[in-house]
Amino acid sequence: SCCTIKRYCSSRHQSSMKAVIALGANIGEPKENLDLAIALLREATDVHLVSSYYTTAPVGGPEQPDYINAVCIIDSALPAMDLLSLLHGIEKSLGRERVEHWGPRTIDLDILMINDIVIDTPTLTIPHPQLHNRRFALLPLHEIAPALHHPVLNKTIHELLLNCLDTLDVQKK
Ligand code: A4P
Ligand code: MG
Repeated sequence: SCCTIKRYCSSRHQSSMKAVIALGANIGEPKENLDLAIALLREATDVHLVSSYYTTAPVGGPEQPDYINAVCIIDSALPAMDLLSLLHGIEKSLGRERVEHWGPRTIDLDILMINDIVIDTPTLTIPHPQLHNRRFALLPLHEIAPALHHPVLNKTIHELLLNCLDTLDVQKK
């Protein structure tokens, strides 16, 4: 159908925007945190595809536990800033529920892409500026959308993964 052909490439069809969301957690019960975040996303958007969960070595920061990372593709008519607010709301509600036991950082939700949209503001950069440098994001995204086109680097996810210099461990769970 025309929808299948246009599903990743049309930013003209505003009613049906495909957004790629990255999920990451490394405090408390990371897998349950991802499950909960996806359940909350399903309440507000149409979650199309969810990758496997991956156990990943931490990139940067202090010494910290391994992460569980995944990506999902959602269908949403929300403007980018509203989608970011939705993600912040989900982060907050997960953090609030568990804050006494697990500390403040139980889930990180980032927008990796929204169709072919390019945004560069102090509060929101799309595509995510680190996507091409992070195997923990590229490998799960490659699992569900290898042909997805990066509108700034003008390469597919498959090509970005082949060119990625990050060698840190990323294992499908
Ligand atoms: N922001 C700008 N662009 C975006 C976007 N595309 N999506 C702004 C989401 N947010 C975006 O993010 C800080 C601010 O970034 C937001 O308020 C928003 O206005 P945050 O989530 O509050 O803070 P953060 O997560 O600590 O910062 P940041 O920059 O998202 O950290 P990173 O770069 O995501 O690093 N290693 C592994 N293996 N797996 C991981 O998931 N994650 C991090 C966090 C480090 N190492 C990791 C992982
Ligand atoms: Mg973040």
